[in-house]
Amino acid sequence: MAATHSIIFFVGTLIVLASSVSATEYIVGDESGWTLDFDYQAWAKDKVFIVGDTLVFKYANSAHNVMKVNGTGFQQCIVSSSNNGTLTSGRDIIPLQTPGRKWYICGVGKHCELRKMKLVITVLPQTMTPAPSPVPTIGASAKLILPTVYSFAVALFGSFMLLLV
Ligand SMILES: *[C@@H]1O[C@H](CO)[C@@H](O)[C@H](O)[C@H]1NC(C)=O
Ligand SMILES: *[C@@H]1O[C@H](CO)[C@@H](O)[C@H](O)[C@H]1NC(C)=O
Ligand SMILES: [Cu+2]
Repeated sequence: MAATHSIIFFVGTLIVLASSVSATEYIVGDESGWTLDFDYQAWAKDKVFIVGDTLVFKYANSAHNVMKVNGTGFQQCIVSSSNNGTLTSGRDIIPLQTPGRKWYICGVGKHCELRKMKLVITVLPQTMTPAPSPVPTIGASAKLILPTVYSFAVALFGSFMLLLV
């Protein structure tokens, strides 16, 4: 019984820790991935991207790639000749580190112009997300530290319980 309790507690601790980080990983195109003739604008429309989230582009890397471009490059499907901003792993993980508009296109053939392989998103700053549990009249820094301290305490307690198994 004690073991069961510890395991439940440990899992609970992991969940608390994970939610305190609260970054979302978006698989671009969901099950379809990064592919031809998928409406990525419709896919992105109902999603909120926040600094700290990640985009994952999944595709057959023999068929596609991912290029980070600017607004002009996006509209005109300009494939930059330098290889610098090009991702080719087939499972590219892009951390969204700064707020603002981000543009991605496929640089293979005419996939951008003719086959809709282009994605534009707007990344919001982290401060715009509502606090999970508002703490009244505590300084801003305390608000940031409090959830961390809390998860830490829970994590410690969880580990302690595990030792008792
Ligand atoms: C957009 O990127 C292209 C190269 O990919 C560059 O030539 C152009 O100056 C850039 N435009 C802006 C507005 O930064
Ligand atoms: C590509 O990246 C390297 C280092 O990251 C940089 O030195 C180089 O100037 C870049 N080339 C272009 C064309 O942007
Ligand atoms: Cu492509």
